[in-house]
Amino acid sequence: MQPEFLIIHPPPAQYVAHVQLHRPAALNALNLQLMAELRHTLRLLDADDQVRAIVINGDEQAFAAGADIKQMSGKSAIDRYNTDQFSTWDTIRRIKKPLIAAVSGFALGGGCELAMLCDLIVASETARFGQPEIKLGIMPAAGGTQRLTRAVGKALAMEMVLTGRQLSAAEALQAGLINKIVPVALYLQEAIKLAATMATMSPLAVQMDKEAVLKSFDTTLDECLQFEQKNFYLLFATADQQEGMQAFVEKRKPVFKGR
Ligand code: DAK
Repeated sequence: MQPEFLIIHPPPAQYVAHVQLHRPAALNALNLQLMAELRHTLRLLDADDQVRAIVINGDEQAFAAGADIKQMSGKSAIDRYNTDQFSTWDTIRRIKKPLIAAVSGFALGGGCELAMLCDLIVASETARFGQPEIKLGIMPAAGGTQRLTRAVGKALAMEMVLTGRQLSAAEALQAGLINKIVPVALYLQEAIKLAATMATMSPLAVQMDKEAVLKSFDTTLDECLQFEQKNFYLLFATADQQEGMQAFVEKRKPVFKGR
């Protein structure tokens, strides 16, 4: 079934997928249907051998202005409990391929959390990042208090979460929340360029690298180092490792097959 609130663009580069959040009249607010469509689409792309990196954007006005407040308004705790609220976020967290958020305009609440769930964030000069849930009498619920704090540190995270203050793109870059800022006309192109670079690498090495970096947020340094070593050994069981090293010796470009 065709998604209603997403556009799945033709591959913009070899092995790169591009998914656009598309609910412009509501600044791409994440209603339950959009989130279900995103979950389903990312699962399919993660299983597709022709995809090695995924770019997610919104439009120039907004990446996403948060979860859909109109849909949440008037709901009770039991309504919320009975809704499938967390599986989208859990699914995205488990996507093995690199996710690159291309952010222009608002990335607020769940929109900021979605961007932070991605592995890299490329922002346009107009991007604004914030967790304004406090102004609604609620709090971030898709990892905002945790991922934001890990990215920008306690002082700034507290200020943002407790006052709802938004960061400009320049502040977000300085705080370490995002990778780079580019003019609005180039933000998507730049994200695709990064994705395309990753897509030239061994997909197995890329996925295991991603897994190991994310692991550093979950557990102790000792366990993470063991995990890194295990993945390193595992990569020596791949044809891509032999190809990568052989290509270096033969002074040619490697051709990685994900095997
Ligand atoms: N929800 C629903 N509609 C939204 C929306 C949102 N988050 N944000 C904007 N819109 C709609 C507006 O209602 C308006 O629709 P119409 O009135 O035209 O029908 C349209 O988008 C344009 O918005 P504005 O007219 O307000 O545009 P402005 O440029 O004046 O202002 C703004 C832009 C982004 C500053 C403003 O729209 C705004 O403050 N939006 C709300 C931002 C916000 O508070 N976001 C946080 C929402 S709470 C969970 C996971 C995650 C979450 C919850 C649970 N679980 C796993 C359990 C996340 C929670 C949130 O994100």
